[in-house]
Amino acid sequence: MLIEKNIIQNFNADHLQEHKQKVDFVISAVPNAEDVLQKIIDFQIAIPSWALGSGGTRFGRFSIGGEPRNLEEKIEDVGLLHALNQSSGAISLHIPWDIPENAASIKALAAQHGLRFDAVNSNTFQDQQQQPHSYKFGSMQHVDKAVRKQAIDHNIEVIKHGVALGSDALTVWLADGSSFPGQLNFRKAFQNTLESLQEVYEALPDNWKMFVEYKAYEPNFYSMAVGDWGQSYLYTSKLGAKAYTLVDLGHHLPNANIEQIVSLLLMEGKLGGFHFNDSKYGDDDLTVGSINPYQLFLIFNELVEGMDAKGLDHATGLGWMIDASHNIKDPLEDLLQSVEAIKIAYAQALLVDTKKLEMARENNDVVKAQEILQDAYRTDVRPLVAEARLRSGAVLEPLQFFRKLKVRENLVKERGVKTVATGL
Ligand SMILES: [Mn+2]
Repeated sequence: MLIEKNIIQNFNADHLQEHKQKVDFVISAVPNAEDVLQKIIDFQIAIPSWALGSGGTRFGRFSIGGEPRNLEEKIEDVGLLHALNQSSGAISLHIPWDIPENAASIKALAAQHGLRFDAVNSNTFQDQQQQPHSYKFGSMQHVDKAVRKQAIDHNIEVIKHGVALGSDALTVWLADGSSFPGQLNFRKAFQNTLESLQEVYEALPDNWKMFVEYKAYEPNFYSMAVGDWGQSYLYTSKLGAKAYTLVDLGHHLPNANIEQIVSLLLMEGKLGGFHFNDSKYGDDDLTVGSINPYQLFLIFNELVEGMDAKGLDHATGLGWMIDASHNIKDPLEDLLQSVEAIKIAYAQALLVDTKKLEMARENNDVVKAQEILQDAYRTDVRPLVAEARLRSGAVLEPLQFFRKLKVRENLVKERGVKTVATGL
């Protein structure tokens, strides 16, 4: 569904007066407001191709209707999000769910919507039809060399698809592991996984990065081949300079101090990518910022401080992506909420007075340090984020606009009620 620019302009005009009052107040209180605004404008978050349909659990899945039926329609949906917020300017493809049959035309379609291709994602956690070997007992860790080779070849094929689309990173998430004590020799499983990753690494183009994502448990429940950031760091250190650890917020054990993990990985130059979601219990894949927005802010505070310390560009230094599942919400509304939550946390982190914070730390002034952080966190930056949207030609209030235009109703009319997007 294409949104004409004048519809956005008219909508914004109706909301402009109210917005101006709010944003002028915030801007007057922020010393470096123009710099902050530009950074918010530049910050883009990739949308994965599997997040545009209804998600589900192993108990069931409830379709929303009007889901994209093919890759072209997925690109159109991300294009729609981007038109609304000018903050979702990239799409991350999952292979084999979204194999581009004609890379040139897919690339052109994405460009029409102002989108580029973010990291490509491989899949060795499911068996595909006509696949000779099963991944039931793992892929890159497998005791059988033939299975490992199949997984390696698949990843190299994913890189080729990415090259054709102009992507520059491969994300590897392995479901490999064991569900029962005694099932695996941990050292052999690690060595097999490392050797497999090395072969994929050898196939990476020079300007590419490889992201090794970790996860504490599920689908294996006793051990995982890449179970935590330490294990990912081991692999990426041994692989080389193009290999980085990827942090998915939902892939930790409860109460893990993710902000500290982020800080240390950045310090070592080994943080490469980020998957945003939120959770209360496990890998819940809920809307970003819906459960613990303060933790998200603390993570962004470390990201901003750590990237500045390394001289990394906030927008391009790391790979930013949403990795969530939308089981009961409209996926597009959920993604709008998630992008907004990310931008709010980012903007708040930009407001932290780092010099004063460092002074408080040097003086062991614990109270002051907390006050400085929470002063930024409790600032209502929503008008700043809206102003960034306004300046980049997006919609002041994307969710309101989405509902006013009856986008989902239109998509259902266009695509039908019983459409199912490929994915989990
Ligand atoms: Mn992920």
